Amino acid sequence: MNASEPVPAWVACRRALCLTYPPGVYDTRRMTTLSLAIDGMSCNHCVVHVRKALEAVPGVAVSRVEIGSAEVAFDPVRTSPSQITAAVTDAGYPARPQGPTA
Ligand SMILES: [Cu+2]
Repeated sequence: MNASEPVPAWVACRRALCLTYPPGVYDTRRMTTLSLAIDGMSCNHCVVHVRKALEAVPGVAVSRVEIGSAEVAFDPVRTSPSQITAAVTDAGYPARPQGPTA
């Protein structure tokens, strides 16, 4: 990781990165995408809960949360698909990874 490299704007402006981490902490080239299938979500209240659970995981930048699914970018040095999945499950919404990063 080289903290002096500029962070691309599309990453720097993601809420999870802007509010939780100082700029330049990530090597954005190693950010990896994870898609989750999530059970038990039924309204926007659930969407907010799942988003907060994801944003609380160090190294995660939330890309998209909707009823039944979510997509995040994560730093594989800081966290893992199983940790991210567990964070959502622990928040009350059983989750499982989907796609090639599972
Ligand atoms: Cu709800």
